[in-house]
Amino acid sequence: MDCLREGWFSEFSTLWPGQSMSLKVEEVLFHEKTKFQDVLVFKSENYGNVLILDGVIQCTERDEFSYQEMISHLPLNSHPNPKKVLVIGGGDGGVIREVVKHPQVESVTQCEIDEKVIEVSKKYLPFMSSGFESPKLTQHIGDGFVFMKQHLNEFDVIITDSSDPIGPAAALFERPYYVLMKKALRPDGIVCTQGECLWLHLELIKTMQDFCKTLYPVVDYGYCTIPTYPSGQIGFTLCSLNPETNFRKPIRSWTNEVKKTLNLKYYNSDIHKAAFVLPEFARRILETEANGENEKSLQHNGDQLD
Ligand code: SPM
Repeated sequence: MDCLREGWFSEFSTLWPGQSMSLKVEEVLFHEKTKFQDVLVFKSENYGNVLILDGVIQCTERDEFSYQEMISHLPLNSHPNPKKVLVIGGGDGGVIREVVKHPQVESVTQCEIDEKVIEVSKKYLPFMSSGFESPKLTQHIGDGFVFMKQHLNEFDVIITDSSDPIGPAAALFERPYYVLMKKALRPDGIVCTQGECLWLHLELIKTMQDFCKTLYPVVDYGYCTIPTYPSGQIGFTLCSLNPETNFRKPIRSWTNEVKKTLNLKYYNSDIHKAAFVLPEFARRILETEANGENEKSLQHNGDQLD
């Protein structure tokens, strides 16, 4: 379906059938098909510049901070000493911008499959890509699976900032990927991944929580609100190798002064705690233990990596 029509962009996907977010377009700034996906950047009337991959909104300058701050600071403020961080995806740079703010973080490695996303973000999304200037950052262009297989037992925190489970990112929502991340973590390491929307993908979220629980002693789901993602909400799958981790209680909280110097616009300790309070329809499903039969079917291919 044509997503640009009569001066509007509309987001259609089988992942959110029968609904569509539309933004008024002032100017198309970039549009090209790469080896991996269709990359579009346009200037919108009310949301600043917008990055679209395969017809799906990845970020807008107006509301990106909500997602980027939460996918970064929820895991980092749940780890006592997050020195070495790996970011898979995140080509727009917003997650890197947040991760390098942490004084404890000594190095960040980014593994992004599509170099073009980094290139257009540098040009059209300068506030997001500002983190690319950090001396803490090493960038690698390639496949996250291949990269992690070559970097076992290395990272304190792994953040996966991916698009949705269709196309190049589909495998990032499956068990073998979580097995591999587990191997790439140091002892007591934490992972945080784009975890989809309660209103649209509760079944997928439940499946993911259940297989993650067979791999990691602590697993949780937190979320944030964001107007330009479908249904206005997106969540994060969080897993820890340390059985003492409690994602619902941040390990460190920043004073108002520090928050100002870190330029935080969404994240604070209260919203960290609140991110895990689920509406009843979701709590009922996600807090139900998987039964024995499910458990067995959750442990399948990829187990040789356990
Ligand atoms: N750094 C921002 C990249 C965004 N990554 C997540 C994009 C998700 C887009 N679709 C949301 C669908 C929610 N069900």
